[in-house]
Amino acid sequence: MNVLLISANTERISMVTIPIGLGMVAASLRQSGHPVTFLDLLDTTDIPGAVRTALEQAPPEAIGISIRNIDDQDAQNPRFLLERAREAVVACRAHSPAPIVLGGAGYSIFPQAALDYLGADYGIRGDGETAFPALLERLRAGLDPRDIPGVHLPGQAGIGGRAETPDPDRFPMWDPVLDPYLTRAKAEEIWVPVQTRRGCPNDCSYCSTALIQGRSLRCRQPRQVMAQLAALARQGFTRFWFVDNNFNVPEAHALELCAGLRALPFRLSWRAILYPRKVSEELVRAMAGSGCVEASVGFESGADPVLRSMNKHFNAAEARTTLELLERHGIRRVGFLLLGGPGENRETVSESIAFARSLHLDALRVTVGIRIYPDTPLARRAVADGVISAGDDLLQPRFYLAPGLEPWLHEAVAGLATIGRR
Ligand code: B12
Repeated sequence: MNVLLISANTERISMVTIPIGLGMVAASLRQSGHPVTFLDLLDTTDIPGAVRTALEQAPPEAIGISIRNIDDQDAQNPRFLLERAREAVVACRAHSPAPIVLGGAGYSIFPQAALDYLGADYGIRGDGETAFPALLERLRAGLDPRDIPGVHLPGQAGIGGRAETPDPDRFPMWDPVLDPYLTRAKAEEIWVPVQTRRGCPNDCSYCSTALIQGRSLRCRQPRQVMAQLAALARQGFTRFWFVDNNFNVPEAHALELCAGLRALPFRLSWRAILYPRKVSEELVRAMAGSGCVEASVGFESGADPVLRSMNKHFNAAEARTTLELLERHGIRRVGFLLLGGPGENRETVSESIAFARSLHLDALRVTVGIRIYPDTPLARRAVADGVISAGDDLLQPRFYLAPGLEPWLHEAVAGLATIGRR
């Protein structure tokens, strides 16, 4: 079937992100024999016009739309980001009879609510590489697709599950539909995203990752990752962002990646996210020696009781050790504080602020109020505390902020996000 793939992300918050997930879906569709065309809405001001042109140029038999962001997670001034995606769906409906299939990280958190809000025909929660071609086969044969894991239909809450690609290494990590980004990456400050693993075994009380990728870790072969990086480096791209939830989990995989990066005949610069638990000096040295220039460390709090209530498997002392190791090896450190969750009070906030200051980070990002995602311990706590009602689908952003902290908390953190050397 001819498939039109649309990347519906129109945001540049913090940086331009290349839609590598949709690229992986494009590559898997090609492998299954489905020709693909691609429309990126990032720079589009006239969404209906762009969609119409794409549909006329290559009339598709199915349309896939990638939904990355739902909102900007800003409790003070939240922006809901699905209206433009909805414009795209409406334009698809107006100019094509093809079925519309949703997918992507944001979609996967809200498989039913986003499907209903956007008015599409199907959604695939989780990995797209095997589930999307499987859905297309059913549609072509006129068969019911509901038993395909991860496939959701409108108005059918509670069924559908999540799709997992058993062996991501079977599929390319990059597809030529993304090549135009490489031209931009040279000219703009774009860090090319690379994914080396899926899933996160941690179970932070507020996090949505399990809804998107599940808890079991699925690592790519470092050999395949290096082949992809080398291919991109040959085209002149040397800045990479490892988009893994935690680059250092498991550490053995991270060490193999660092060894591979070091052995490449190119000098690459890269950034990654670290979980500050049991980070060894051997790993930090290997990271620095293979081109890591920056690590994002979401220690979130400097107060151990708050860390425990977030279900973090590290304490403040362990976070400090990780950050000191990074500093010793010359890796830029971006720290994150997430304030206002259950159990937070003025003392714990002050402790966290003092902790963050004492680290002399290169940059600090402070978030006040925690975005509530469905099916998380935080959502259950928010229902118990009367912050949200049990039936709230949470698609429209809702936040948890421990009572009694406002407006003091905002004053307490004012100016804090600018501490550091940048
Ligand atoms: C790394 C990351 C970042 C990095 C990106 C770096 C870079 N160079 O790309 C940084 C830190 C910059 C960032 C910024 C932001 N991020 Co962010 N980010 C992530 C993270 C951890 C990974 C995203 C990723 O690259 N995945 C790898 C690719 C391969 O996977 P994928 O895109 O999901 O694709 C797979 C499936 O979804 C599916 N699929 C994808 N498209 C389609 C389409 C169809 C039709 C189908 C069937 C399937 C399908 O198949 C793919 C392959 O299996 C996710 C959380 C997560 N675990 O997913 C959050 C996440 C996407 N981010 C999120 C948010 C909110 C943001 C920000 C708005 C935060 C902010 N206020 O700054 C910005 C927005 C940036 C922007 N311009 O769009 C939220 C989105 C949910 C929401 N509330 O909106 C997430 C889900 C995290 C969360 N809190 O839950 N982010």
